[in-house]
Amino acid sequence: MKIKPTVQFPILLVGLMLAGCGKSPDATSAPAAAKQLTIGFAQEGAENAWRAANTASFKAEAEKRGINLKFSEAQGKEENQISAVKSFIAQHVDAIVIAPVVETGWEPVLKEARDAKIPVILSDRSIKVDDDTLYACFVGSDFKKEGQMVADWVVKHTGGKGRILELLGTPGSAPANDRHNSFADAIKGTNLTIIDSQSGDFKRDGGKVVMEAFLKKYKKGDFDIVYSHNDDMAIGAIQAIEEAGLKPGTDIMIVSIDGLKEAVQAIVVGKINCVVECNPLAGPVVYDAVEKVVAGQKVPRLSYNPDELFDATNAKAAVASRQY
Ligand code: GZL
Repeated sequence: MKIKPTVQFPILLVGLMLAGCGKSPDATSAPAAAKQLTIGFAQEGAENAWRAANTASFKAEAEKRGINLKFSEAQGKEENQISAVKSFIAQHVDAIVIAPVVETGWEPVLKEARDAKIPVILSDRSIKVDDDTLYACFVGSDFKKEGQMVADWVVKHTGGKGRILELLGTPGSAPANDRHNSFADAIKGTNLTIIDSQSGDFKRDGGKVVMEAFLKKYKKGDFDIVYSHNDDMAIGAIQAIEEAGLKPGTDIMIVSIDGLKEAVQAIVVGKINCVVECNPLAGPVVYDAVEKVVAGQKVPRLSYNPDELFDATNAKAAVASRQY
């Protein structure tokens, strides 16, 4: 088909433009695209709503930033996490992120990562190692502060008197250790006493089963407060308390940590008395740290996310905007 001359010029101009010949002389060439980051993320597990929100944050942010995310979920088993880290090393990823299920046992595999010159960033939970070169930095919440914030609230709202049943998180994990120790330290010198502690492993059904056992062992009047290391166990405990014909939040003070929307809503309806936030939406801040570490920039050894406290004075106003 012969195209009429009056039409040919515009087509030629468009052709030149598309070929890049139409660029103005001062146009700078597009900067070379930054190399795509490949990150191995050894996630601790999929135990509850908090962890689901945490994983979703990492996956969504990786998508948004064009990060090649190799994701592994360890079902709460350290040996699975260690295997995942070894696999990431073998794949020569640019960086490894770990949310360590427990605090100890990490030296050997972290030495392998260091020998392979792959930086490790700890997210969410920290670890106990003597050698500072085994990981670049920690980004997460300050569990010691969370335990203290809850304890301070309990002291204030009980006059420093009461018998406490404690729902512990995963044995050996940083949040369980720190939330227990800081809470216990903060009630020293008061008439508040932890009369029993059992682990519900941060799981909703775990909280319910432990609370059912507590309710068999202790009658109403034998205890006053339930301190749960996370909201999922607190919500499970509430189910057990109601099935026993008691009123959570009224007959028994319920205090917890995480800041799930469901838990803040439970404050609004009077079933939980206080929740300290532990924000799981950490994908952006962790990837910021990874990008800096990979680029050879200095990053703080410890970066803590700010955590808010919710109770009857602010829960109603806050619940609608809770994102997890
Ligand atoms: C805290 C995180 C804990 C949450 C639990 O940062 O490690 O693990 O408090 C979760 O809900 O299981």
